[in-house]
Amino acid sequence: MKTVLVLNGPNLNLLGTREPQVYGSQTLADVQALCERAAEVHNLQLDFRQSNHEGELVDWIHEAGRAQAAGTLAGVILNAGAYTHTSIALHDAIKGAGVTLIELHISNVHAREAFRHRSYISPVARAVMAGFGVNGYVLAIAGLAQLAEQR
Ligand code: CA2
Repeated sequence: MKTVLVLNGPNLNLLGTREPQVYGSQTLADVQALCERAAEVHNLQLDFRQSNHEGELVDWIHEAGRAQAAGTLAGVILNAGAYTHTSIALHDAIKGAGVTLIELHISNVHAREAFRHRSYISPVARAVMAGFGVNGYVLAIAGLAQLAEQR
């Protein structure tokens, strides 16, 4: 059974505590439970992580590249939070690791402030998902499972 790695970036540990009109009222633990169920449906093992530290996210993407090359990982779903709009380090890590990665946003970043319209992740992502709320994680796992079957 392959693994799907779900990575969450800065401040996503605060999900469900503020801005429910933008991000909904479910917590990150609720999102993890949604992902557990979705992974099970698609016969995948879930590895679900969150970090507020850019370098730790970089390390995890490198680890994912090695795991995908070894045949144990289906790919990565990344909600890089605000690092989406700033991080050349994450861009380079994804490119260097050669990992199949879906960029995910809970909100529709293109309908928000202009500074959220730029993504350093999109050019190196296999697919992009935004605006489906936390259900986007479930949809992204389904999409990644389909991509992994095609490989
Ligand atoms: O829509 C998304 O998923 C974002 O990646 C979330 C990031 C934001 O910077 C991106 O532009 C879009 C913010 C994550 C922080 O979420 C919080 C949730 C509740 C309370 C405080 C922060």
